[in-house]
Amino acid sequence: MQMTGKKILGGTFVVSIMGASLLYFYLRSARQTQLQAVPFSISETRLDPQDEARPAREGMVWIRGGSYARGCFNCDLADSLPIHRVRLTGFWLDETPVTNEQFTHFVDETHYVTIAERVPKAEDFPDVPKDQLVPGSAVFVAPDSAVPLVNALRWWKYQPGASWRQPEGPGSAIASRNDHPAVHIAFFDAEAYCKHVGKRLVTEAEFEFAARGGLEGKLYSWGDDLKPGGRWLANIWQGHFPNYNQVEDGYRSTSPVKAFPPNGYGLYDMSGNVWQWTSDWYRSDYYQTLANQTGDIQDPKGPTESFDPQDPDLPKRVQRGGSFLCSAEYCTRYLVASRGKGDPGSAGSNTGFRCAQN
Ligand SMILES: [Ca+2]
Repeated sequence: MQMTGKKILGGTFVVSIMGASLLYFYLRSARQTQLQAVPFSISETRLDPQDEARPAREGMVWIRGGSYARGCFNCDLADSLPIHRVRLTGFWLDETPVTNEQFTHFVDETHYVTIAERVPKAEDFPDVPKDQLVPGSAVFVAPDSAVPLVNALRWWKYQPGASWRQPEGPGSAIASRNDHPAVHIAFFDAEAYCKHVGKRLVTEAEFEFAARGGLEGKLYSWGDDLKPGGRWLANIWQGHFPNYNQVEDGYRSTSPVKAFPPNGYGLYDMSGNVWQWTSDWYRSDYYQTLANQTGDIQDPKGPTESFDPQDPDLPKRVQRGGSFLCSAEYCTRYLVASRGKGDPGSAGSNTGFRCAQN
């Protein structure tokens, strides 16, 4: 997500990609990175001919194995470069993010308590007064007027009582949002859900391959035009972030998971709506470590440990897709190759997930 609940609670705001850091990160990236020359010709995504469609599984899409060029074409996001070629074994992927209805079934069956619903441990927050150690999560609250995009605390607040059940805190509910993605889902919550239903979290390489929907070298999961024919194809932010949301796409916050058209593989919300956890650790230089390998990189599962130079003391997992808070002037993580990152033990009002299966 952008700002993690833990960070707000602990009062130790450190840049974290979906939040205040984004503009900074983007500008810094733009300074430091030259547009990457693609070391090979861009072609269609190559699907393995022997990997045929499978019998249907409810709510999932079979993603045929194949290879693709991973990385950010015609953009300058440093951690999404250099472009390199990846080969993947076929896999199943949920056609949408996990919805409130699906998460309700999971909790009914397991009585699982999400991290946002648990009392934070005093040892994890030694500087926080005990009376402030209450369950909650990070909620986006639009400021009344324009603010500098350098301090995410101007639009993120730690909201006691906020969780997937009541995304804006006490008084809010999901009754009218059964088909919206479950939010305030930490990595560990997502992992527990996927395991319970016999699935697993998607790898970062799988997410991008699937998000591209068979299109190679494109900026978005539907092509190179952000708004083809004047139509928004993802739930993102229009207007001046974070104080003025024009809601041109119809949604101020989350949207039903099938509100926007699917991509070429029949997958919904691979861009926008909510950030989605992947199983990979985040390293800003991970793609650079792959740059000198010859041939396709087979089924990469990410680095063995995390390192984010903007936040070196906090291990992070990769998130993908961007959210309803991403705009052209802020975040831009709906770009199909762009990478997000988050503290696996924390979440926010725009953090969700989907599962994969072998
Ligand atoms: Ca929107």
